Amino acid sequence: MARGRLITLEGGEGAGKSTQARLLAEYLTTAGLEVVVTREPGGSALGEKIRELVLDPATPAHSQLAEALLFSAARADHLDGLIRPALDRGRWVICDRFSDSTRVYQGTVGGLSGDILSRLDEIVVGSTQPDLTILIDIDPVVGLARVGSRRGGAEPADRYEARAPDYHQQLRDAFLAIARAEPIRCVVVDGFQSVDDLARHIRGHVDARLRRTRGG
Ligand code: T5A
Repeated sequence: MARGRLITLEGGEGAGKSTQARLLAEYLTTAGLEVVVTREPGGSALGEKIRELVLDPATPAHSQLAEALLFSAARADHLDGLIRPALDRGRWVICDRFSDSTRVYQGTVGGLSGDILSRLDEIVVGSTQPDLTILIDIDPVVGLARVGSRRGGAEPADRYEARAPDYHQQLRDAFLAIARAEPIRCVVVDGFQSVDDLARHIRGHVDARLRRTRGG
């Protein structure tokens, strides 16, 4: 059986990743593929526990290395328990955030060295690299406003959302730098479009880059 494909969605807070992951899954399912939608941190029982811990504003302060190790532990479990078995069964896996988020949040912006992150990536992800990464680029002011209005003031911002505007602009720049450096794996789409227009653009990229190569 042909191995499935791993598609990751990346970008800042409120860019529309979860919305587009769901719409892309519907499209690919209609096209006859078996699709799994998952997310990071999360996607496995342990990963979801780690998600609660890392996003909780009450979690005690810790180093970037400790944080990267927590995300890496979640990713290792997610890969072993869900992603690799699904790919081996020919399923297409759509993952809402993956290793680029670690490179950006804990690395470029968090200050952890690229060397440490590369070594972690080699140990944890190894050859299970994304076949395609869709970076949804958006002005962080717009993304955070979307997240804020979804929350409706009912819940506090998580540990990341609560940071200063400059931090979110640095995240945006860092994601764009990865996409520029790896144009074969990454495509950038404009997140400031309607949900439907964005979904159409994403489908176009997936068809052009992945489905055509399977004759699908
Ligand atoms: N993190 C994660 C790290 O630091 N290191 C790591 O290695 C990893 C994996 C995860 C946090 O963890 C950090 C990064 C993050 O800060 P999260 O809650 O999963 O936290 O945060 P996000 O991934 O940013 O998820 P969000 O739900 O906040 O954003 P999405 O998924 O990008 O956006 P979505 O689709 O939920 O949409 C947000 C709102 O906007 C509306 C939606 O209806 C929703 O209300 N919307 C649109 N409105 C107008 N136009 C559009 N095109 C819209 N698309 C969506």
